[in-house]
Amino acid sequence: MAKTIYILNGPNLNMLGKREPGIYGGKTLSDIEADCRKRAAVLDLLIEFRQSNHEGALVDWIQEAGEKEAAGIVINPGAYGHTSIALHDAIRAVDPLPVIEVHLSNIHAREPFRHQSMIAPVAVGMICGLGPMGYTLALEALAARL
Ligand code: CA2
Repeated sequence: MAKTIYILNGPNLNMLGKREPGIYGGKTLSDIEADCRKRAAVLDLLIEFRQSNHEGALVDWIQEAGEKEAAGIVINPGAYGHTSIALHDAIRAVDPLPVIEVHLSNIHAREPFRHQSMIAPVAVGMICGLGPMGYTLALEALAARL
């Protein structure tokens, strides 16, 4: 039976494609979802693709992925990735569910406050700077672990 991967997106990612295309590219979050659905079909995966501007909603969805025995989580936590102990703790709490952190931009080539990740220490890996392709690469990586 096909396994489910949760793809979670944090604050402001609903604005993609509408502003700041120089940093984040021209694709909307719906375009990225369509790319993920296409790749998931090839990999025989089901996906739950969600976005919220609210930290607690992201925590709830991480817990839901654990309860529903999802096969993994791809998360672009947005700015919460740099600050959120709550997301860090939520990911720890669903261990050994594999989590891959994705950022569209290269957070290490940007402002110093973006260099730290609260997610990376509890993730199996992190992809940043590769734009929307980071999401589909993360799906490939999770599929390879199944
Ligand atoms: O590079 C990424 O994917 C980020 O997670 C994007 C976040 C940023 O806070 C992280 O440091 C890196 C920002 C989300 C997108 O914000 C937008 C704001 C205005 C217009 C379009 C997108």
